[in-house]
Amino acid sequence: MDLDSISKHSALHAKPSGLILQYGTAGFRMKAEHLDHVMFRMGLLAVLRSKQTKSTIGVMVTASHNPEEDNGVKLVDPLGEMLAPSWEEHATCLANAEEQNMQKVLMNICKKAAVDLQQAAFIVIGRDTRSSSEKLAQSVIDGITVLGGQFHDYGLLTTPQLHYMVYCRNTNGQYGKATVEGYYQKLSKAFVELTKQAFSSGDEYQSLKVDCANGIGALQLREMRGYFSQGLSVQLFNVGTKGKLNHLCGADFVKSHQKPPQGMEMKSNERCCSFDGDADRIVYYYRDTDGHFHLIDGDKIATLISSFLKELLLEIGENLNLGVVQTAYANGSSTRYLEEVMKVPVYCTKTGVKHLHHKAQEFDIGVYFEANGHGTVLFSKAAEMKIKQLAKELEDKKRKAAKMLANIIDLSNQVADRQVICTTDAERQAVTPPGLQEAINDLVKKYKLSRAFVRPSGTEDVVRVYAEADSQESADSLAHEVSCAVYQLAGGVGEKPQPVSEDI
Ligand code: 16G
Ligand code: MG
Repeated sequence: MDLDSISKHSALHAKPSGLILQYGTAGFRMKAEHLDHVMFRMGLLAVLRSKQTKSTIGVMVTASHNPEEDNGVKLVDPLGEMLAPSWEEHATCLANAEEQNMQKVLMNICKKAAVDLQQAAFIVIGRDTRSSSEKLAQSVIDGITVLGGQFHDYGLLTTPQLHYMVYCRNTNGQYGKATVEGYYQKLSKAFVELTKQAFSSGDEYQSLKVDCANGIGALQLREMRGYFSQGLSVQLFNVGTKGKLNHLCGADFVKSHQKPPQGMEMKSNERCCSFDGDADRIVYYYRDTDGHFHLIDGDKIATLISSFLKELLLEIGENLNLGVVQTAYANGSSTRYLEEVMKVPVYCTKTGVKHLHHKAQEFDIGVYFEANGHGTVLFSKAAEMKIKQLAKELEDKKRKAAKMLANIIDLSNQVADRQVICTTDAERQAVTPPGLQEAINDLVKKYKLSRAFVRPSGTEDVVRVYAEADSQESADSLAHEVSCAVYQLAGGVGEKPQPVSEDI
């Protein structure tokens, strides 16, 4: 490691002194203008992680659903999963090191993580469409090259595509080809086959309107739709030519405002959906014939997918264990429905894909979704082998069901990604400040079928308030009362919080 050269280059990406950041729920995120040093340093860190794991590592430059002015970076581990927690700590130390301590911190990481500096390193990079992303990706590359790492810059990619590239490269192409075309081919083939199996001839031709949040999803889906045109016709909206990224559109907007995005016309019973800025979230919606808006968020998606999977499992007669993982944001009725009606075990984890993903890996088939639309289905290796075997052995209807399950496996791209308030019990109970949880409990008692909790955001400098009750009015009022309790008990600093609530 040429420490002098590292210091020289690091000075070109100098850290604003005093700036302290934390590797949060999904990497580092903040105003783009403060991130140059973080990008350079994450280039360095990706090289060390690659040397240590002797594998390709991914770096994604994106701030997902945040406003256009923000940016962020996250590292992707060898099997396409989120960075290991011990390396999140290294990332935080490196991002916060003052210039003069950089060498020491780097050496420390090498020592603690037993990095073999002689080992080769390979990094793949992707970025979203933010105007700051290209330059920030270049800073990542500067960090990689100064440590002698090799890299491939994919340019514009969605986050799920970057995860896919990393996984393909570390499994010698067995999972698929590590190209954008390989991604389109793999997913569309499984999709087209699945739709052929699911519908009998004469079924209505399927069409879908997609709100691309003015982000990367538009570019990729425009290319990809040619690959599955037999199964689905797709119309794109908010493609980035007029509107601003994530502004009045996208999955986060639709979910939190419970209304359609701007820029998309909706007729009754048309199928519509929205991505977020890096296209790793999706929510569906439609208007009924009376004009009412219906949202199919992550909770409902998880319920629909699990019922579909359960039916298929019943058909093939295999007793594979199926579990659903949610977060505290899951609407209570969806949890009750899954547990009581569908008899599927449900688990609750902390917010953030990495937590849900980890838990879902404990099942033969783990369905995980955050209410906001992040999620997928994971099949254990053993379940996958069993299903693919049955798809060859079984006959007639059973065989068809096994084949459908096999296509779902290929379709789910299942790669293995304030501080005053502290929480416990999957973030459903506040431990500090003292008295806050008791205050919330008292408020909740005032409403029927109600639930509320607060947690510090992992991506923005705000406290999030969640409330549900038996009517919209009660939920709004509970959310407001809880926000006031937070405001009083958490010090009353900053703006008074504006709650977003939901009825059930
Ligand atoms: C990040 C997480 C998402 C989580 C959200 C919560 C990933 C890939 N993304 O976007 O899962 O729901 O943060 O944001 O893990 P908050 O902490 O600001 O509420
Ligand atoms: Mg996202």
